[in-house]
Amino acid sequence: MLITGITGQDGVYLAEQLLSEGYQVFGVVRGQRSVCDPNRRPLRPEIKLLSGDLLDQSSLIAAVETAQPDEVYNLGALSFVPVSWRQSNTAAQITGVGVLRILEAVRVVAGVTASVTPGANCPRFYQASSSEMFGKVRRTPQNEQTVFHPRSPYGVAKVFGHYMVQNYRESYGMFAVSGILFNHESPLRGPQFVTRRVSLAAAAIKLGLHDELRLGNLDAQRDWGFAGDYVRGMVQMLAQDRPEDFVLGTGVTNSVRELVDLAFRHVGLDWRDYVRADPGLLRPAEVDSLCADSSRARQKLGWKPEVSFEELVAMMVDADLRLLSDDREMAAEAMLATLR
Ligand code: F7E
Repeated sequence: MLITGITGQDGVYLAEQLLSEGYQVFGVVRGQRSVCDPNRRPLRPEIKLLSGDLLDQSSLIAAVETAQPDEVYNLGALSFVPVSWRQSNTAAQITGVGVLRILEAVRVVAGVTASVTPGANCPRFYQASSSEMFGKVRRTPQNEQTVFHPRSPYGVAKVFGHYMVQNYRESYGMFAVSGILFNHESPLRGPQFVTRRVSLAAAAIKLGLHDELRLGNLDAQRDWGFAGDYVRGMVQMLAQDRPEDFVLGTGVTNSVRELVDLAFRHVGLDWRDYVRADPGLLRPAEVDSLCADSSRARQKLGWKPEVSFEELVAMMVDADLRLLSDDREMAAEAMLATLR
């Protein structure tokens, strides 16, 4: 199995699942492996790291040639949405055209052309599509048929990747699918994303290490689930008889305000005493509300999320309480710096 984005939250969970099922796992890493979250579990030593970059076609061909995978999971992206306005070209190149490059690498190494159909040696391909593609939603809840209206360069790039996967499926007959995943979180989430920012702040304030939390749009609503549940769905999508895209989400929507309330109540605090609105954290165009209709995944994959929103928030706050209590010197300092 070959995974791009192996150092990210989903890459770590997916690699653990595939290793536990007995598969050999290769991970594509850019240059020297960099992990910015000191709370992140170290990558398991069984994982073979190959250098490669979604910006560089030849490096991806070399990685696929070396790994000779049965399955390729493209999880690599510039995934923090606000950065995609400041670095829109880079976002388009990595998150959008990067999908085309890794698809091309798979196609070329497997010797597939318009007239040569994929043989048994052609890997199955998973693309990490995103609920950000729905953006300014046309209907609620959103399913595989809902029209896309992305609101950020990140969302636009994901739409490009999504349609490329569909096109390679239709043009070359490749087993290539997209999982349209709604927000999924865990104690391994990067500290810039709102769930982790809130869990870190609640824990830090409780422990007397910090005194306020600056946030952007408290009214934004998301369908938040647990990342470990979602990587299970990725593997199930590639185990189907025929390639098909699937929406994964909980079908439950909460606001950022509800998230904050829950996290602070978990440590016995009232969020109103600590949260400050920061207009600098508002986005040029916002995705107001998302809610998944995962009935296709529930019916065809038998997939359903096991962890509720309340359990997820408690899990993340408890993990940050442990992190900030146990390891004040290194990891905790790096995490606290993201709140300042
Ligand atoms: O924001 C609001 C913010 O950055 C969620 C990525 O994994 O999921 C993620 O994208 C909401 C937004 O995630 C703050 O305006 C308020 O409405 O945690 P987030 P995201 O943008 O939804 C999708 C599915 C992906 O594919 C992406 O890669 O929370 N919000 N105040 C804030 N957000 C942040 N980050 N920080 C705040 O202070």
